[in-house]
Amino acid sequence: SQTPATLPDYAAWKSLSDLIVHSANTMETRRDAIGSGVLTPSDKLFVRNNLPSPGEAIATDRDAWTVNIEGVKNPRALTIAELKTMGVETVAAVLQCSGNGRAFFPHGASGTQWSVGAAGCVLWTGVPLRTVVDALGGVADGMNYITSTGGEELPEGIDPKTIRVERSVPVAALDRAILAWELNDDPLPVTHGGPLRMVVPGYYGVNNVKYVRHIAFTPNQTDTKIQVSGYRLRDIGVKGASDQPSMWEMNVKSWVTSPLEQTPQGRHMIYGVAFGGSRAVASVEVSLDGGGNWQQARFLGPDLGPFAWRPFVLAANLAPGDYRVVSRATDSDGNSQPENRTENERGYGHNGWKDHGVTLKVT
Ligand code: MSS
Repeated sequence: SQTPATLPDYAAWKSLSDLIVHSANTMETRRDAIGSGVLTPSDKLFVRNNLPSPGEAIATDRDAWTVNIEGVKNPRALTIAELKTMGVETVAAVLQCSGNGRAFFPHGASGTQWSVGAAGCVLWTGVPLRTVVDALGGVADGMNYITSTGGEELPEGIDPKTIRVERSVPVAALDRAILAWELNDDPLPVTHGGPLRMVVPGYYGVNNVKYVRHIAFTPNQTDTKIQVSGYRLRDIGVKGASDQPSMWEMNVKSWVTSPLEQTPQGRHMIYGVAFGGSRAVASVEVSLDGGGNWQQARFLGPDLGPFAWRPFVLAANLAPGDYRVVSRATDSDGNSQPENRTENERGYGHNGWKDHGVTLKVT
């Protein structure tokens, strides 16, 4: 696949040299651009759109943007201006596409061939969904899911159910969901879902619905294609269906970010990032010989909470030779990354440590 030399208009503000542009709707952060900081700068953050981006015009009057809240005791529409008076929190969270790591599946899983860069760790600021729901009398009886609808205008003549970005997550996510209007302390760019986004920390990217227009507490999951058959984990060759696991909570994962490919002999700092997914990351080990021997790495920088990633570092004296550098993280429940990927049709949820390593030539 050819890398377009330019960014699409709606993402022209991003840093082209830090991104691999797969298409006008998909861009990932280069492995060597992730760096050792605790947060991903917005201009380096990956982009993935299932539908074309609506463009900045939808955000000319941010405070007037309305979201309908249904499936609560007192349903109503609220503007961002009103939401801003109800409460405010900031959460650091990893945003990661379900298909991050798809490029490592040897069967050629269809979809964007993401390597490691369809992920970043960012700050979201907004009102906890719980606060909003409490102000509207609480969740109505018998509701099991939170269903969020994206604000894209849909083309005429196509059944909306087949293209609309509308996702349901279990109602238990109410304890962590926030309605965000800021990204990394700036007004949330439309590129990343502004003026308002449903953020579900610890859940895969697709559940973080951009330009959110409707939020409904519902008894059942939505019947949109993106929910019913899309983003479902199944064996190779099997079609997506509602009885298969949905891409909801993320799993524990890590990868090295530096040095890559080639480096002179001597003392080096080996860097990477690690996160627990839906729970905190507890530790990370690094191996220089493809998993034969492991050493404990050290976390770098402040701990921004259970949904954030943590940069890690291991000091190593490297003699000339070939190395296979891999990392393996463990979450606070004791789950460690498996050695191998779980083969699946669409290449989702890859957290196997082996494929995510790098081959390093020390000269
Ligand atoms: N939302 C909306 N509205 N639309 C679209 O398209 N996509 C998804 C999410 N959300 C969408 C939404 C996906 S799928 C993802 S990843 C994410 O988003 C991304 O983000 P950014 O900001 O980065 O672009 Mo996969 O799981």
